[in-house]
Amino acid sequence: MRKSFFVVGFVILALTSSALGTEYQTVDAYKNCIGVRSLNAAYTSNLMPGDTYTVTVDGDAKASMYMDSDYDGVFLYYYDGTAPVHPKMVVVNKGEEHTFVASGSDFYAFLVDKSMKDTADNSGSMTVTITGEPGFREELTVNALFNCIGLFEFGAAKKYLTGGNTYATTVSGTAVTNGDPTGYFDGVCLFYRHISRPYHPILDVLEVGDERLITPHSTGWVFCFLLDETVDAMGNNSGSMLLSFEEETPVEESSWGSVKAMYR
Ligand SMILES: [Ca+2]
Repeated sequence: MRKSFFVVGFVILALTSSALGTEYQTVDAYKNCIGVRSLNAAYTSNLMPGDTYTVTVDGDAKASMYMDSDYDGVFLYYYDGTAPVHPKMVVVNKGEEHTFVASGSDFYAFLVDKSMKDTADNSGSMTVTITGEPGFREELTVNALFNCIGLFEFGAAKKYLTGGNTYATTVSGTAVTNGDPTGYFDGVCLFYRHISRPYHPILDVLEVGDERLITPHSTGWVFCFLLDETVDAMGNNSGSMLLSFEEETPVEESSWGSVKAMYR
């Protein structure tokens, strides 16, 4: 019995000292924005505003020489049909189809890595195929070395979380590009690695109203950023987005489960 009291006391102490919390990261529309054309994204300016296009992705791009370091997909940036200057940030993975109505002629596809020095060991490439009516077809090659943007040097916010902890991640706020209210960003781009896949790059766009469970790998970094066409075009950006990383509670529940088990 004495041992049981000791265990209960220890669990309560542990719960008290590891109070769950929420971490935040501001993503500024100017300071944390990356110019995709300036930084060598693969690029076409052949889209016709008002036309519908479908994008698919295939390839063998890798983020390092290690096992399981292949990219699942690519980031895309374009203006969609809702408004002429409304920026759209999307990840399309291999095997998926992404359909949209263009409102501008420019379209960008690229990969990311932590920094420019981390792109040096990348290899392979992705092929982004854009098809549309009538008979439009264009292929962009996204080279894992030359069309990969080093996030650290080019303004992405780097958030550190506790590796292995799970965070319910959401985003709010208003950030605008092109100096126009219809140029608002729908969400924030994320790049990180999962605790169970330490070399596997995860590309994601988290939109307002969505939630992701993020369990970062041991070093805990999560890069957070917005996109614009060029560095020069960012002078009229304004506002910011706020990411919220709310720590989940599975440790607490399992601890109480083991406490109850002693009294069964
Ligand atoms: Ca790399």
